[in-house]
Amino acid sequence: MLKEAIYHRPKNNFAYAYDKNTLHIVLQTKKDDVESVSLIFGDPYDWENEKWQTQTIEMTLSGSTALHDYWFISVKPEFRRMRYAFQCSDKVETIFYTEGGIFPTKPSEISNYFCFPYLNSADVFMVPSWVKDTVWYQIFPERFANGDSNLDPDGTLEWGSTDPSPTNFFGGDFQGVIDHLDHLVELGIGGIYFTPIFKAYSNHKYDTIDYMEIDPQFGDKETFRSLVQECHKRGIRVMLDAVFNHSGYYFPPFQDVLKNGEESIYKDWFHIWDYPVITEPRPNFDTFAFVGSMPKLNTENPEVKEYLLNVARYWIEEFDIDGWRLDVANEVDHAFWREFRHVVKTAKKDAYILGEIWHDSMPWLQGDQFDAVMNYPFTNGAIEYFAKDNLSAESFASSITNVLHMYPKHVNEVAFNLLDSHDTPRILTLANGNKDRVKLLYLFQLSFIGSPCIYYGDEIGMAGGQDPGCRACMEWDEKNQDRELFTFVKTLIDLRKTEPIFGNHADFRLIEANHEQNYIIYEKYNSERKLIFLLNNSTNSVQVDLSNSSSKPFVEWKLEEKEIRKKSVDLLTTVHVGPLSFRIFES
Ligand code: ARE
Repeated sequence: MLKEAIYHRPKNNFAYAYDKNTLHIVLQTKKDDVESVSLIFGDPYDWENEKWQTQTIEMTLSGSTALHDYWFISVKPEFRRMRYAFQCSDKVETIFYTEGGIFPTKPSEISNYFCFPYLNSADVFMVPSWVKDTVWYQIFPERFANGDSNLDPDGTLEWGSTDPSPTNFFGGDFQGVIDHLDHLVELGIGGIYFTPIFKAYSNHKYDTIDYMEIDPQFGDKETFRSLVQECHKRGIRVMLDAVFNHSGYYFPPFQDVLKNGEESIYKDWFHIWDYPVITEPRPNFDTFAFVGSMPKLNTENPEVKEYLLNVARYWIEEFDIDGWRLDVANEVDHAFWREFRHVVKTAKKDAYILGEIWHDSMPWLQGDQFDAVMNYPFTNGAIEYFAKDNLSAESFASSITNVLHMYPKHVNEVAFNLLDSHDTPRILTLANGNKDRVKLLYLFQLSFIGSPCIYYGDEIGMAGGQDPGCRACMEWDEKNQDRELFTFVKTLIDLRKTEPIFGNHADFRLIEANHEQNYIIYEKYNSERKLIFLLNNSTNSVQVDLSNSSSKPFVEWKLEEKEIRKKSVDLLTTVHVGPLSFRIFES
């Protein structure tokens, strides 16, 4: 047994409160090394007979990456506190892994054991439950629809008349969104994520001028109010983009610093290195990246804090928005986000707080800052495998297992699972125009644990490269839309909503990742039902052996135009799956 590879640490993704009575415990070991793991646990204050009483329960193997196995157990300690250790066995030996080290026999000294001190209700990380059942749709407002040409900025181009550039405008606005809500209702989405809508200089609006004003090219506050109301009437939640890491160059406090230098009353709103303030050849102040038009805000300054927290509160209280997506979230200090959470949750208890972080985000996901992050590790695995065919089935399985073990279960259930965004090429382009690959991506995304998001236009087959290519005008002429793809996505969203095991109310388990034939099999299951997914990512047909998958009869789910047809199948042994295709069975 490779003892150095055995790892556990309490109070993070390896030991956390799932609800006010339940603890989840995870142990990591070397892949294919340990044969069984049991949790030994008991109450630390059970002093009867001067003996600490312990129970032993076997843990289950919850997944494997290329390097590690993960073992999982859910326990409800009677008095909501626990001391615990792990008993690990292979063919040769049994060892006891504790906070105090590894022992050949079960240690009697309680101080050696791992400690989960107390499951306080106040510490239980409560995520907004509606997010579990929401499929998101991301809108880049400048490019979704132009519904009021009176608002067009100077130089606005005819809708879709040319490719998007970093600086051109096509006049997308809120009226355009209101006019096209039917499209979103038909697709079945439950939430819109809008990239920034506040007054700004650029077409993307990440360079804010005024956080308390709607950009005039999109409409005014009344149009925005009716947009939110119209969405809510249709059961669609609204999430806005909070760009609090930096302001724009034309943000009045920054303009004041440019004008008055060291004398400016706003000089401590930013991180200015020296005076006079310059932007070329490189800015002499902290910025987003090295972008001189995006000065970093000093979120430690109480005035800045008050200003931004007021912004967060205002759009919830006055306009009833349902969530905030936080731009460049990992470059803003944790203390600010803790206050932000308090303000937001006080204004709306079940608002969704979504951080934009592309990397491992555990420090922000402890219950005191964000509810979830944009799940780019999920994106990367799915794109590299299904779209680009750059990963082996095994490596993909490894990346997905990793994603599922990176965070607590309640975080995974509301993780923002995107396939692409305004910051990446579109999926059809990433898949080199291959629609079958796009369908596999959608099937995987929409049957996975989390809160999936569709980037506007992908559902009707729009293509586009890296920013600005991915920000083209939405195609509204049905003749140019891929309606077959639209129906496919709509059917999957429907399934997610109507079949709990297809959606977010089941567990996910990878069954096989076949290296030679390049297919994967996974299951979604709950205590009563099980769905088996076969996804063939190769350009050849494959034969898959399902004889060990179930002892119950199989029913095939056929996705047909606008419905699923369920068809009983005789006892299954070998199943044929066509190139870049899939089959789904219930058992
Ligand atoms: C513009 C041009 C770009 C050009 C850039 C530099 O469009 O082609 O490269 O300028 O001059 C907004 C606009 C962008 C604009 C940018 C700067 O939408 O169009 O780019 O402002 O003016 C990292 C951050 C992450 C950030 C991405 C872009 O961690 O927070 O970079 N994403 C947000 C938004 C963006 C927005 C901004 C931040 C700024 O979603 O839309 O850009 O407000 C790796 C790294 C990640 C990195 C990621 C992408 O995986 O690990 O950390 O994200 O790649 O680069």
